[in-house]
Amino acid sequence: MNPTILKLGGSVITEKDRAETLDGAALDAAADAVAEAMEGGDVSELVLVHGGGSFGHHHASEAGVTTTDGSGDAADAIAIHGAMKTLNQFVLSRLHERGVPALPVHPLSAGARDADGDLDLPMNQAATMLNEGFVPVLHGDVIATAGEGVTVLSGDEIVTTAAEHLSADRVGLCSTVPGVLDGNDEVIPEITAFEDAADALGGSDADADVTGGMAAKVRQLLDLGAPASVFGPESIGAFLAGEQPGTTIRGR
Ligand code: IP8
Repeated sequence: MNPTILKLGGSVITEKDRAETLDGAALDAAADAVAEAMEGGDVSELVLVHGGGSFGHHHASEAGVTTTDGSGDAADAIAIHGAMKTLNQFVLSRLHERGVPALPVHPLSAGARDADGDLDLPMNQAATMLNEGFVPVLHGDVIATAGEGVTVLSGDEIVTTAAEHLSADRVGLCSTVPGVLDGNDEVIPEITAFEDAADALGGSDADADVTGGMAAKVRQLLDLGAPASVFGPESIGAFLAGEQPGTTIRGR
């Protein structure tokens, strides 16, 4: 059995509009679902990734740092990375309180981007942790980038990299919406090509939306070797139990 990868969106576990504010109830509920799934044997190898929410994004926008526009100022890098480590510590403690053997992996200390923007994020720590029975918890971060200082590394990019390197069986993205929504706000059950959702996502395949939003997520997930599900917080347990809540994205 290969690992399952679950991303907890930053806007799920934090209050997005108030700087560095946790949504403790939402994080508790997510940690409960993870602990139950591990205890019940629904999932044996799990990699968790979380986004930035009001921790990373607040500091990144103050410093003007994006996934492509960097900063050469160490203070900017530390402000963003420090906030993400604080959020990561909250996630780890809530998991530890429930007996989940979670360990942090901080991307800033592990990888880099080259001048073409290509990411090199080794997964040997995560793979070894999994073999030893731990749950690696990675997070959106800043990352050293050739010619830019540091740039933002999003949790979504970590998910796709981890899914490839670790040959993940399944990928789940928990977001604040119950799936990819069509024009009537109904969940689209399955997407096998970008055209299936292009109208709802408001763009053609040629759109240059690479920094965020659902269109970028769908495009990246269509490229994965593993099926991916996009669902809301109420469906974390169902996803870990092997169900396909929300929208299933299966590109190949
Ligand atoms: O919330 C971004 O991760 P995301 C993390 O997954 C930072 O886009 C540092 C802003």
